[in-house]
Amino acid sequence: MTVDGKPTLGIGMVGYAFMGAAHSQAWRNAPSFFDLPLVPRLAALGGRNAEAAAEVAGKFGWESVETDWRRLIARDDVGLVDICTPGDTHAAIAIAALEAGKHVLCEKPLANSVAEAEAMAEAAEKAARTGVRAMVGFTYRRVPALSLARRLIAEGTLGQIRHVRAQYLQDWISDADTPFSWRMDKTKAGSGALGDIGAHIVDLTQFLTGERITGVSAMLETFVHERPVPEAFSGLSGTATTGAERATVTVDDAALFLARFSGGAVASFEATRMASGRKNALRVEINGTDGAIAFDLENMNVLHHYDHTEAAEHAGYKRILVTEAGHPYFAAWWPPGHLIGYEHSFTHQAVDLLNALATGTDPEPTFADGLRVQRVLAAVEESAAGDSVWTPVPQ
Ligand code: SOE
Repeated sequence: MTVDGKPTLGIGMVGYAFMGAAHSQAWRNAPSFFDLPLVPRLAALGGRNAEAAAEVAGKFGWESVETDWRRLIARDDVGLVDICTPGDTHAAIAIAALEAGKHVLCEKPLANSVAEAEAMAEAAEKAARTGVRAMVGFTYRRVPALSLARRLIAEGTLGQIRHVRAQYLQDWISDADTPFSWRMDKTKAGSGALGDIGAHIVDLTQFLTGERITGVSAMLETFVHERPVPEAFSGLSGTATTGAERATVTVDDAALFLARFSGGAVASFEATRMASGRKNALRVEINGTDGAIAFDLENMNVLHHYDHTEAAEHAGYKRILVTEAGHPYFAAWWPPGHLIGYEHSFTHQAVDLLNALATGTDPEPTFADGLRVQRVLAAVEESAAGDSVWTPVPQ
């Protein structure tokens, strides 16, 4: 099938909540704003509840619905499987899709355990030998200001990196009566703030510096141990049954750790969903011998850069509004100064993936990158369980 003379790629997306909505708009918008070698077709939406899935499919423009992900993978018109489900199902769906010769985009964190992530990375490596590709959805790499930061660091602008400071602060579960959800259930989510948002800053800092985290010393904390179960809640697995009034929280509310990077930098990380007043503050500051960068997702079109090689008398942090045509991704959007938002990084993710598929290259972040993050998350949990003992990350 072709559209405007270009080949199409049928997408089958499993899951349709927060991430499903973000991915749907990305698949729809990508060909409208970017000149793509492959045009995505929203072929099938997968969800167990046929009625609810059909409603969402209509809203977001999916052509059909499948209630079993195995049937979705088996469809001839699906060439790429997009996994937007909780972590406990990532490994089974991704491995089955890759074995069936379908490309895969999988939401982060890659899996709920290192063992699952290893199996997924192995399946991806095997599939790549036959031209089938896999990518994990660490979308913040594709915020233009952060892509620019990566460019500056890779060009050596900051010199030798000494400090990495990363935080991901939200407050949506600060209240003890915020209802229980799958994100508080270890069997579904793998971990709490650590995997949900901490995974982003682990991937992002490794991406920005081009270095790896080699060891950690960590603390995890759960402040609220039980939460009310919402009436219509049906997503529990093991920790409570539907109809129960309260469910036990089995994940961390906050994760803090110190780390070392392979190039010698020292680092601090903080991920919490209880930082009252902070809504989605992913902040990174990196200091090197020749300068620094600072970024806050709550002001996502701006990158701060400090040039330490300038004369002290007029040196100072410079505010770069990352909206110029020469900035990453921006030429496809608006005139300078016309800001973009959270959802655009998902469109950039779809664009980069489609370009990689068309040129037969491995899209990044790869499943191997996802596995590297998973190993850091596991080391954090191990360290925290052992009174913050220094824990090396297997490389
Ligand atoms: C998706 O990338 C995601 O990590 C969500 O799962 C988090 O809950 C969100 O707050 C940040 O983005």
